[in-house]
Amino acid sequence: MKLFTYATSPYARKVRMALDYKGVRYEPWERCYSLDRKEDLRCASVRAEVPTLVLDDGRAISDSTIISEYIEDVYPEPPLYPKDPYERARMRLIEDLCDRGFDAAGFGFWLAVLREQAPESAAMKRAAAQELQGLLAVLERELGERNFFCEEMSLADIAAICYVPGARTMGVNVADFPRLQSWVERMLRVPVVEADHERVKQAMDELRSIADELEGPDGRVHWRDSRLEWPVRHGFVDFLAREFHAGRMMFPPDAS
Ligand SMILES: N[C@@H](CCC(=O)N[C@@H](CS)C(=O)NCC(=O)O)C(=O)O
Repeated sequence: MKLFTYATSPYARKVRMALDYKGVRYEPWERCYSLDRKEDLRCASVRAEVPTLVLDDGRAISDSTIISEYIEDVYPEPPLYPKDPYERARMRLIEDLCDRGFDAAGFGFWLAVLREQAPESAAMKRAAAQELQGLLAVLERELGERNFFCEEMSLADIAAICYVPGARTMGVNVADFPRLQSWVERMLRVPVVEADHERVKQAMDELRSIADELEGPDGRVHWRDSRLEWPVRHGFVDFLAREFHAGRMMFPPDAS
């Protein structure tokens, strides 16, 4: 199997950790995102996004949640989904909170850093930090006294570890979340999480600027679903309109 991936993409990281945890072998195809419209990825994925998993017979599956479900079905051991239906649903809700809530707020924050000259920049950073504080409070409650979000380590832990450690760099007071802090330490001792952490660290060390991470070669930024909701919900509509009219927004291609 081959996996279109990218070291700092939380979605690609989630899938890679799940495959590694289950001991599934795959060949990682690192694709630089933002404007990566390379034909091979475009052919495999309607939305041209990472992660995309290409099976040995050429069939492809996109979207981190859908790929994770496929992996669990085909490689059930060790499980990453709880057996109990309610716990399974709760686990998926936590994964969704990470994929949509954390991703969008983090995206808003780093976009405000990238567009430092924009009049909304400071307010966007504040709004993102405040929202992240709230999201972390939800996770702290979900964790409760457990070692992991569910009885055993699950996809919820793998999804959350892609976001929780980064909150510190976005002005969030992580001391407010002592259980999450211990959980991060525990997670970083899990070998597949440790390996992911190393890959991210190496990719970050190679970054020259935030533009390198967020923008494609023509200065456009990848927007979609929850990332668009975020600035609208917080009233940064003028910011969004300026980005659009300046041609700085890139969307997944139309299906064909
Ligand atoms: N819902 C998708 C989101 C995937 C996604 O947004 N991937 C980004 C990287 S984080 C991407 O491939 N962007 C395409 C581009 O920037 O060209 C999932 O869960 O996999």
